[in-house]
Formats: sequence, C-alpha cells, structure tokens
Amino acid sequence: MTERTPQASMLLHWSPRSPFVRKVLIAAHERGLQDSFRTVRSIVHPEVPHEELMADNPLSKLPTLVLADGSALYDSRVICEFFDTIGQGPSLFPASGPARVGALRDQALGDGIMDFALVWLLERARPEVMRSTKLIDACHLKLRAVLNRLERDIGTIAARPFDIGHLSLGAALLYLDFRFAAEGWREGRPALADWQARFAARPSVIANPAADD
Ligand SMILES: N[C@@H](CCC(=O)N[C@@H](CS)C(=O)NCC(=O)O)C(=O)O
Repeated sequence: MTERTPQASMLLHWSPRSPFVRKVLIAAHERGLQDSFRTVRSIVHPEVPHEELMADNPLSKLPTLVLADGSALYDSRVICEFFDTIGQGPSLFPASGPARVGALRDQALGDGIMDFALVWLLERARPEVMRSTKLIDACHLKLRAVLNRLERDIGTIAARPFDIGHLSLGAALLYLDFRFAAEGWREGRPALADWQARFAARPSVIANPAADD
C-alpha cells in the first residue's frame, strides 16, 4: 500500500503503528517536509525479517528513508537529523553546547522508552506459557523509573526551545497512550501530563496519529 504524495522522490518505509515512524513524521512536519516523501506500508516483526525492506535496510527496521538517488537512511535519529539539514523553520538539533547535549540525551531517553515498550509489547503478545514475567517486570520497573525521573525533570527539560529531545519524549509518551494506556502513566505525574498535553496539541502531532490498520 503506497500512501500520500505520489510524485515525491523520497520514499519512507512506514507503518501507522510504529512509534519511531511517528517520530520521524512529526520531525518532517516540524521542518515543513511532510509532502517531500511517499510512504510505503512495510510490515516488520523481529521474528520475520522483511526481505524487500532489507534491500534498503539490512536491519529490516522502520523507519527507513530511501533518497532520490536510491540510497537509504536509517534509523530515526539519522532521518530526523537529515530532515533538519534540508527542511525549514526552527532547527530540532541545537548546534553545540549544553543545549545540544540535552537534546540528544533526551532523544536517547525517549527512544529508550520506545525500545523497551516494543520488547514489552512482543512479550505480552506471546502465549502465556512462553511469556517471561521477569522481562515484563523489568519493563514495568523501567517505565516507573523513567516516568518518575521525567516528572522530576520536565520543568528543566521544557525550558529549552522545542528540539529533538522533546519530540522523542513526546512520541514515546504518545506510544504509551496507544499501547499501554492501562499503565495509567499520568497518575501522580501532573507536570509530565501537562507537558505531554501541550506536545500532543502541536499541529505536527495532530497531523500524524497512531492507528491500527
Ligand atoms: N533505533 C531504531 C529503532 C527502530 C525500531 O525498533 N523499529 C521497529 C518498529 S517501531 C522495527 O522496525 N522492528 C522490527 C525489528 O526489530 O525487526 C530507530 O530509532 O529507528
């Protein structure tokens, strides 16, 4: 299934379920690049490598962006940074200094939440006899630790102009709403909930909802 902007020269391997794809879609929108690529629905699973996608990305992962010359970019960090070099509007990647380090650190934190959430999702989907309660417990523990840390630090984090760190953290919290709503991450975390509500109201986020297709 090929979606939107059929005339565009770049192609994004895409899924409406993927938090990392959503991250790059939001970044593209923030940089005015939402019409600069076509999307192709690519179905990925760690246990089922996608052979066509592997011609572009041997890791068989989303997102993967194929450029006009046929070369491909991955992962989401590289694609977001690439969009930052070709797009317009405020940069998502501060050039240097503490602002850059903070943005990259928070990007790592947001990406890290998405990484363990994907592990958790897979584990949760296994038949009960095959499920590792140890692994799921570890994911719970990490989730609580990360959210508590963010509740403590979000005031400082939010003081920077909007950057890739905010974008990744916001995408990660949206993914919790999409797949882990029962965890009730907002409970006892009013500052983080308030920040996320402001993130979720950005036009770039509204234009790129998560969905089961
Ligand atoms: N570090 C990567 C993570 C990407 C990732 O894990 N993508 C998932 C989909 S949301 C995937 O492709 N999973 C398939 C697999 O692991 O084989 C990024 O930032 O793009």
